[in-house]
Amino acid sequence: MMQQTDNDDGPEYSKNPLIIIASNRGPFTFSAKADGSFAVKRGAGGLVTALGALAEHHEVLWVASALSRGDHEWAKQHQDRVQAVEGMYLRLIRSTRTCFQQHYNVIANPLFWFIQHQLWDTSRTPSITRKTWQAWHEGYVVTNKQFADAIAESIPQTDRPIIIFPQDYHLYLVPYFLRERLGERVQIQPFLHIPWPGPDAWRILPESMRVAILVSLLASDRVGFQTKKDAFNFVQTCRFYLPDAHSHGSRDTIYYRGREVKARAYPISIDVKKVEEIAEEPQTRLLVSQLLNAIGERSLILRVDRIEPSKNILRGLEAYRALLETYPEHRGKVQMLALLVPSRMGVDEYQDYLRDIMAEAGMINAQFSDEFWEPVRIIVGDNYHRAIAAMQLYDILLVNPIADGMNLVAKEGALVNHRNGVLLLSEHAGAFYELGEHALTVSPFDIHGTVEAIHQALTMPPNERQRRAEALRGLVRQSGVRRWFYAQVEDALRASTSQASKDSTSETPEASKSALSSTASGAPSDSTPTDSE
Ligand code: ADQ
Repeated sequence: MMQQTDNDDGPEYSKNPLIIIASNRGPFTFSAKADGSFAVKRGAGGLVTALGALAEHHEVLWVASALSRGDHEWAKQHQDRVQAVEGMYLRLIRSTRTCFQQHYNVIANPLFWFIQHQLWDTSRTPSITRKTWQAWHEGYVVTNKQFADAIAESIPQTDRPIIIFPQDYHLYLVPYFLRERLGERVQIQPFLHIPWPGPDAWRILPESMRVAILVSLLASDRVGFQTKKDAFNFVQTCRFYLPDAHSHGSRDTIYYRGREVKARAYPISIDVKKVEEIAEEPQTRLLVSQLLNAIGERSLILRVDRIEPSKNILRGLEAYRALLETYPEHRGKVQMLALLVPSRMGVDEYQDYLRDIMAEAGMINAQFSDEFWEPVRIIVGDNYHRAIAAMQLYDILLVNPIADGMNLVAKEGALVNHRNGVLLLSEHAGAFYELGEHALTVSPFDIHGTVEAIHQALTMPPNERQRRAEALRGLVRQSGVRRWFYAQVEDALRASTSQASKDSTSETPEASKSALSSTASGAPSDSTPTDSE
């Protein structure tokens, strides 16, 4: 086993692999310039950082959806072919506006996201209608097939190992279509960024959709999850719904129609070096001093989230209100600051959620504020520097999601905080398994418990705060997003060495043909879908 730190260049492989990433959102955004060329903006996400580092030494192809108008124009200008961009190769997939909407705004978000975060109010929602089924066939299946076709067409003739990493719930059917086209000569290893709940949560999906997803994921060699719990839930879900799937007592392996599929945990992390650099930038320092002025001597209770029901922002506010009622001694001495990024505003539930948050915050301010103190401040907007600035200053970081694959805010906060701040962490965030021991942990549904935990944090002796904060910082520093990705590449390479000698006649899994068959051509068009998320 090779040892790396997160800033290494990555492991050296005996045979240089071709690494292919497939994700809805790509690493770059393009905008057309007046002279016909394109401005390229690199995305800030962790995966882009990890891949960027890997691409310095290895061949990396990224296949993603064209999201913006500029992306569409760029893909069209290059006749939808693979292009070299900033040290890696890129292929953008153009789909029609309707197809994209059906894929993204009807099936992936909200249906799958809501199932996997267990957000449905099942006496009322969801209703899976003819429109949903249409979106499944004409949006979700078509898009997934487009991805698999684009990947298959982009693969050169080579005897090098080829590893394909489809990312997340937008691309559940890609492994099936890839295996159908490419057989056993590639390693397929999806990574799921969001939680995988146990079998009960999946009963909401009609059988043929559910089976199509499971059968497709079982066409992979390995499926990566954030935590061992998610991996175990996946094994259980396959056993429960697929009569031919067996685990023979294993918690991390499924045997299905001649294939052995591993379910493995690869907990994602942050780019430690980059986050530390951003924390030191002049722009961030300026924001720190502005925030300090606003907070004064008060204790800062901070949250930093997308506006997203699974993040449980409303119950966080409810707990804050209950704290001010139950422990009046904190009135005027604490400040709640919520930095919220608008997200998926095309989905009704998200618009309603933002409205409810603003109403609740308004009620708290109306009830408790005085001429010197506004108990809650909500800042809506996407400003990463401000988020990192605020994280340096919290006394309490409130991370109380109903369900969360990992939650990177918990890790960023623990890394950059200067005040020995206390992390209040939901037991349903993936981060709980790594950081829970040194955080105050809460059930996201337990308002009373959250109030008591906030009070405990506000009255915690300084040496205990310091001990906890140092332990958290140490844990985050040990991990990192590059290491997260290299671990997946190493596992795939190890397996591909033994796969070379495997029987190449291994059967393609029999999926539920009816649920996977598409009823639309999925041919690219020039229409541009709206930018989402
Ligand atoms: P998300 O649900 O988006 O990611 P999270 O892991 O918290 O959740 O990452 C959000 C990122 O956006 C963080 O880097 C955070 O700092 C930033 N951010 C959030 N609010 C912000 C604000 N108001 N202003 C600026 N920046 C803000 C999904 C899964 C997670 C999983 C990640 C990675 O839902 O569980 O951890 O993918 O796998």
